[in-house]
Amino acid sequence: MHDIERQTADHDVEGLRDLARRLALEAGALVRDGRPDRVEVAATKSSAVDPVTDMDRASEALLRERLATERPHDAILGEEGDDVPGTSGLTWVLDPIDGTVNYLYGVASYAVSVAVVAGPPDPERWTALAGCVHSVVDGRTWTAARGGGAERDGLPLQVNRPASLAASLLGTGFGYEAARRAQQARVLADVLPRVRDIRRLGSAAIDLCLLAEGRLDLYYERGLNPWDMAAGGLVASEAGAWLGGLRGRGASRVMTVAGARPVVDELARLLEDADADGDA
Ligand code: LIP
Repeated sequence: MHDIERQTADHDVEGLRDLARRLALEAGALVRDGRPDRVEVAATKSSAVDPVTDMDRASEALLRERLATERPHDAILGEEGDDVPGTSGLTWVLDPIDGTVNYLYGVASYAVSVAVVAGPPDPERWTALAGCVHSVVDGRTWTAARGGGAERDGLPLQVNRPASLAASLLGTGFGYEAARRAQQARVLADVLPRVRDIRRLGSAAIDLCLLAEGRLDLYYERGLNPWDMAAGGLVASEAGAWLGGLRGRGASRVMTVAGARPVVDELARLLEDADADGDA
């Protein structure tokens, strides 16, 4: 049996999906009900405009507390805390608020993202087993289990198959550092004339789920952290999207590209020609 098949067969992926959903919904209720009228920045990370709020930390603390009880032998990789080693071979990948800038400003596109993976906690080497993305403001909840399909609030999901790149609506996002943003703007100048339009919604997790349900045709972004893409990437894959990077690589911080073949391949070639994974 292939290693990925064995890893999937070794685990109750539907039970893991249910747990991911339950955790994301509980943390989402905390984020929703506890949002103050004016959110303050508690700290910054990669740049002065890469914020952390008290609620990012509170949401992740809740998720970690629940997992310590329910899955004590699993590892944890979270955006806001130290990595927790495990002995089970599984790692929970947590984004307590994906779309923190939107949360800070009160723009209604931010989510709690909870995924569990087998193998190394590296998007290019892990096997995603189950995940949930819960949109905090409107309650939309997307889940996926490896081999079990993707759904939103019980409805099965299938990606769009756009007729061409020129007819495609793309989701994307930009980094927090000025030099990276300048490079991403140069790439966007090559991409924008070749597609229907782009949407920059501010949460990779939600972007990938919108791709899964056909509200975006394609998605690409450079600089995603593992927790940004872990659950949304599985939702998109289980809905029929190809998920990967450029030049034969898997999805990673270097580049994440997703969508239905063959049009996603045309996007990947366009991004390669634009050196979207370089530092130019
Ligand atoms: C965000 C991503 C988004 C990206 C933002 C940011 P965060 O994650 O979901 O796609 O464009 O720059 O990285 O920081 O809100 O968890």
